[in-house]
Amino acid sequence: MLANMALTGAPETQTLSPEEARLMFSEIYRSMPPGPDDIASETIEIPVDGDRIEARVLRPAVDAESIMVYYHGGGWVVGNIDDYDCVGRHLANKCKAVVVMVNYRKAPEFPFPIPMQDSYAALRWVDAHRNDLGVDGLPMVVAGDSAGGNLATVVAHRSLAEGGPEIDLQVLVYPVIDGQMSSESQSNPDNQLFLTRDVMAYFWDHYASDRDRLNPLASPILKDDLSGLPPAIVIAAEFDILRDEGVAYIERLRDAGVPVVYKCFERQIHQFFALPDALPVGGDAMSWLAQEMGRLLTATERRDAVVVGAGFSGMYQLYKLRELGLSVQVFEAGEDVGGTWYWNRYPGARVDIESMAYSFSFSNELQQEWEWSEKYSPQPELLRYAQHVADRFDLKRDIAFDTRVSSAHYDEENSEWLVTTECGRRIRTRYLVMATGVLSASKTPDIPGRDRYQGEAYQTGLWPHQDVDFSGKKVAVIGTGSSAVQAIPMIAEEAAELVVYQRTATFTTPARNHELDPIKTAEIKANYGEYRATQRLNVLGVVDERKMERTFDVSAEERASRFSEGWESGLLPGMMFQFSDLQVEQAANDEVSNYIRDRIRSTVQDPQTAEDLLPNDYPYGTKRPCIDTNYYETFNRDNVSLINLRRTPIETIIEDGIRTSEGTKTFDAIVYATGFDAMTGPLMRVDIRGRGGRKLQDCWSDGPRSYLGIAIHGFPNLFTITGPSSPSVLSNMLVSIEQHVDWVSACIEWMREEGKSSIEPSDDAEREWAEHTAQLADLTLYPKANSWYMGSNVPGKPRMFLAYVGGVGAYRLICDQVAASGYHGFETA
Ligand code: N01
Repeated sequence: MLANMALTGAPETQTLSPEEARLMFSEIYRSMPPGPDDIASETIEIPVDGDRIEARVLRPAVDAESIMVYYHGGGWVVGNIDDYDCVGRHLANKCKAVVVMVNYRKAPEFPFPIPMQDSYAALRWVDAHRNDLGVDGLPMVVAGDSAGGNLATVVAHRSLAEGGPEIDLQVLVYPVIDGQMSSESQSNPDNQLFLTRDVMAYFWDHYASDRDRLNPLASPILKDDLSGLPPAIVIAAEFDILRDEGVAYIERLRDAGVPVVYKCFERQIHQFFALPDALPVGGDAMSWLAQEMGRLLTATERRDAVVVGAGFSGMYQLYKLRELGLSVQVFEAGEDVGGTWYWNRYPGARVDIESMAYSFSFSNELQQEWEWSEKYSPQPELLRYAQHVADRFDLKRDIAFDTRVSSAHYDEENSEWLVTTECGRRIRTRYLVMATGVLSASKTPDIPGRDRYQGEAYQTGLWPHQDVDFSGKKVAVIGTGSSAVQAIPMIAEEAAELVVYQRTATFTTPARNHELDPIKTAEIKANYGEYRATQRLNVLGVVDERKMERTFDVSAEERASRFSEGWESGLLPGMMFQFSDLQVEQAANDEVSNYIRDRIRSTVQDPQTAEDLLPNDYPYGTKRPCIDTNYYETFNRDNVSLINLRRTPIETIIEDGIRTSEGTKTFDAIVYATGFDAMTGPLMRVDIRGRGGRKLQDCWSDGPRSYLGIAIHGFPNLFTITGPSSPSVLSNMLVSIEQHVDWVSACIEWMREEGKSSIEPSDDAEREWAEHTAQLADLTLYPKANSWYMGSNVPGKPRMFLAYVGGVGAYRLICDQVAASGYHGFETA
């Protein structure tokens, strides 16, 4: 085709006047076949801004499945609805859409913002005349190619900013996105085919002044916030100067949580899509578009409740809501159930609350039939347990796996949430339960040079599903929190050499894990009812009790004997439960901290390593304590060494290793055990918008606020399982999960019985709860540590204590009282 054009001696567009350019463009289209003839065509007039523009309505022969408002290409200068009539016919035919082709006014006579304003006015008019056009209830698509793609994009921006019309999908075909024309594909000589850089500059010069080009409504790439835009299908051509600005825009859309389906058609030139009769791949692209539209526009689904996450909380929430007779859809980013135990597959991963206690209690049959093999189950067994629960209660049929929720927007008029997934599913629901977990947003390690590293790299919280073999390798572990404490002894056994990079030393005590004695487990099972009742009212959700004496109420000998008992107990709260004041009195805490430090000194043979392993800048328990198997002993191995980053900080990661202030070490593998954006991260990475379109990210920019850690003012019918300001991470998670799910389910049941359509906490109730939780935290030593409990492990995260320290039992009573009082502190409608 290009050769033909060259033979006809067509002049270069940039040398022509706009009138001449328009004639030449029309000439190209006049030489094309007219497109499918079974399309009903009607030209209408649309009033805009005291004037009128034309539009062509093209109806397919079959029942239409969508309405597509289409903006033709032509650099805002050339092209019209007659030129594009055949394009509209093909689209109507292939996409089964009523196509409304808009004849927006052209530059330079009508420069920016007029074509954009015409385009938006036409969209509004079409939406307001759905009935007359016979397209009531059909999903709305805005579409366009090249400069028309630019108009479709900015029309979507305006619809979002101005509250409508609601657009279900944007189709952007090699859109013009950036008036700065600075992307790589703009200057590559391979791309100067149908559309050259000079022609594009000619179009921009006619459309927008240098200043106007910096307006995001001319250059949409310059818009700060793209969140909340409708899903997009983007089509590109390989040899097109506009290719890279389209790709850059896609990245921005995806970063903002907008679902994007993208295809770059290989060996194609600009305009190929709008010349389907000359370039058959244009027809293929339309067929592909039709298929993707069909997938993305399947009518918005509807469920009574949507649950995000299929870990233990999401699974149990599904079970409970089904029991109430609700239709439920669960979305899960992983390919299976299990949450934490699906993602954290690093060597040595296991629970550190006894399995007999860290398990569901809601079904007696389940708790009687399941056999735990060890005191602290390893990750594979926990995952098998989650899978067993899913199968036993037939949960998977309502769980969409491999599906990440990108946004949830509250529709005040209907008291409903519109939930959108990254792959374009849209569901309307009355109740939205975020069962996203508290330690599920793995923190991207903030270490310079990380991307340069060429060897194997792993993150504990995103461990591969295939076996990782460290045998014979030189391995680095960065971080010494709970994950590292479990992984280090295992990796040390396999690797040729292991170097541990420690920024903050950890307190850990022996787990004394062992196989479970069937006689003992049978005894527990015989009294499981009582065992569970104790857990529910216990401060941590376990069956062991904290002793009531204070540290200095007893003699030094008695103290030593109690701490030794705690050390030998093999329980996570074994040390903390020895006295009632260890968490609140510095002097008392010094005693237990010193006891553990002495144990470290006596276990680790090399004095300098022992000294480096001593935690000495925070009280015991104020960072999450660990329990371990051979952690300190591992540093006595010949193949293990410790680097204290407080003395020799990491300068950078390099291609084959890690450089500290003392020198470089090379590694075959680096393991990042660097933790999570805890508690708030999993919620904040979804674009959640409540009443008035308020974003959760904005509401929580100074730290999370919620009532009881379950519900948030301004976000009706949204529930957070083990959310910030509830006991959550300070407890046996299974107990806290069951308590929250039971409470939320009872609340929903009550709403349905009472005929309520919405519930949300009052601002006052939320403020009072925030004050109460902060006051309790301030009574403890927790604020003295830079911990993830305080949000201090994530740069820029506001510093505040993220959980409720009042204890599981007391907290349960408060929640029950709130419910019994007819949901005191909540507003309902
Ligand atoms: O993460 P962490 P985790 N350069 O945040 C270090 C639960 N869990 O995955 O303290 C160098 O505790 C960081 O150093 P610092 C449990 O609740 C439970 O281990 O920030 N180092 C720290 O040493 C736990 O608390 C189980 O100075 C960097 C480590 O990385 C929570 O999950 C098992 C660094 C992160 O430790 C999180 O544990 C595992 C940097 N740039 C986890 N950035 C069980 O049930 C971070 N670090 C047994």
